[in-house]
Amino acid sequence: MKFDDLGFEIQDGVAIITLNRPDKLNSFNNSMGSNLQTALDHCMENAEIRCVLLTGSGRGFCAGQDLEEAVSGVSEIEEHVENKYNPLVRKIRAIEKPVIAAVNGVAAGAGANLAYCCDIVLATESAKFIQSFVNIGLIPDTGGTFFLPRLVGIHRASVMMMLGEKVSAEEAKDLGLVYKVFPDGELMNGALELAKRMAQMPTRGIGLTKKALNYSLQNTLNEQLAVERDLQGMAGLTSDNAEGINAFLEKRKPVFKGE
Ligand code: T3D
Repeated sequence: MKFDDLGFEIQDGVAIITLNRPDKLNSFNNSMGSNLQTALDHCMENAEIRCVLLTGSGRGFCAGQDLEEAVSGVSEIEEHVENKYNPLVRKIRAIEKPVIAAVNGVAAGAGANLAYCCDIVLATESAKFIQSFVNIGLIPDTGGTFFLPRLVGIHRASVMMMLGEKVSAEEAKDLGLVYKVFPDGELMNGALELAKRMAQMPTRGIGLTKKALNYSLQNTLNEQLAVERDLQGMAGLTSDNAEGINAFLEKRKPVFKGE
């Protein structure tokens, strides 16, 4: 899979996707947006891939919409959000494999919200997160108004979205938006180590866990207990479940196949 504006490679079960428009801080033009959708579809379908790592090239992660290609007007902008950004969020949440964002620099607008909808967010020390939509008179999209209040609470989300101030990587970690912060220059090694470890884990079980978490965002307790019952039934049929139990009883390390 080859694109001009998107790196795609597979290493030890990890698909590494690199947003690659460094001169524009990897902001989304139409081509990069549509190529990212194609790459995510491939990650969904290819059983060899057991973890996805999303990062950016150069000094930015992603500066959101390419403002030179920005659209305006009700129908155009709605169409743009529906066909360009919404599918990215839906695909990342639907991939039944872990998706890790390695935020290597500034993440602004749709770029920040793209990171927040991933399963795990890692960041380099100098990264900044900005809900920059307000600075150009827009509202947060790319799932931001769904994930951010759930992650940090409605008041903090309001501050971030209404003021559009920069949030540092350490502050984002304190807020629960980032799992780990790495010293500059060490992010990719750390991110790859984690991604490769996760690619050896019980992928099917992790995928079903992600499905349960997706449901939990909208379900009542009773509905969620039913989801856990059903998905646990499916997890209990996986060969990785049998392998995990056998390895425990035989006092050896399990070898998971992701099935
Ligand atoms: O239209 C729709 O579909 C609606 C959907 C909207 C989704 C959105 O994401 S809206 C939000 C769009 N993004 C922004 O408003 C962020 C704009 N960028 C910035 O505010 C700043 O660039 C940053 C705070 C992110 C970083 O600042 P700094 O000082 O580190 O870098 P810089 O000098 O501003 O940018 C470096 C270059 O990248 C520069 O190009 P140049 O002058 O060297 O040729 C700059 O123009 C370019 N760049 C940065 N962000 C964008 C961009 N070019 C196009 N679009 C961008 N978003």
